[in-house]
Amino acid sequence: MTIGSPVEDVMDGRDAMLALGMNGEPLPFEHGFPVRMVVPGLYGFVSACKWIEDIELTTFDSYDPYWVKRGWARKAPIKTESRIDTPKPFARPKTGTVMIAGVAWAQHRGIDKVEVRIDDGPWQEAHLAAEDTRDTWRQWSLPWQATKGGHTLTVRATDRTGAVQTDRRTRTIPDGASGWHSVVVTVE
Ligand SMILES: Nc1nc2c(c(=O)[nH]1)N[C@H]1C(S)=C(S)[C@@H](COP(=O)(O)O)O[C@H]1N2
Ligand SMILES: [Mo]
Repeated sequence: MTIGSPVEDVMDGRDAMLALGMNGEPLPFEHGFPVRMVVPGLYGFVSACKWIEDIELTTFDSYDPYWVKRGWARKAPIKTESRIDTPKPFARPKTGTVMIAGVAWAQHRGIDKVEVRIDDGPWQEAHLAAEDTRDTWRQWSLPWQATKGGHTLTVRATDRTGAVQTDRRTRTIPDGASGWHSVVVTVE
């Protein structure tokens, strides 16, 4: 396994690390014992090499790491994304106040806004929980006065650069999935 990370991201002062331990203990083998990389803001396949034996300083032009040879992107910053964790897909909540909630992330940019849409209604701004750092997931919630029948709940996030999460759906290959997360529920 070889994984390539942009030097400018790793060295720009963010909490990029070579991790030797986790939760006060040596790294568990499945997470990369004896040492692995962790870089906030980059997907694992371009940053999180486990079981490291050596590190080489080279260029993207002169070397293709494992996943690049298989059609994945050379560079893959984490996309601005959000998801609905509750209610669950196909849940059957009762009419009245239903709390819609989930997480949003845009590592190393930070989340500034999360909006939720019921069916084709207007976007409503959700409440954001306190931000730990701009590299951590941000919880959000929105109380909804649920009315009887089937409804589609959709979420989108805006990061601190002002970029709104794209509605363009892509698969994980080549550089991470995108699109808006929706959940269909039936209110009884
Ligand atoms: N040596 C090695 N490191 C690797 C991988 C791998 O296959 N081999 N997979 C990467 C990917 S794609 C991810 S998402 C993370 C997952 O590991 P974690 O669950 O411990 O974070 O490891 C990364 N590091
Ligand atoms: Mo991954």
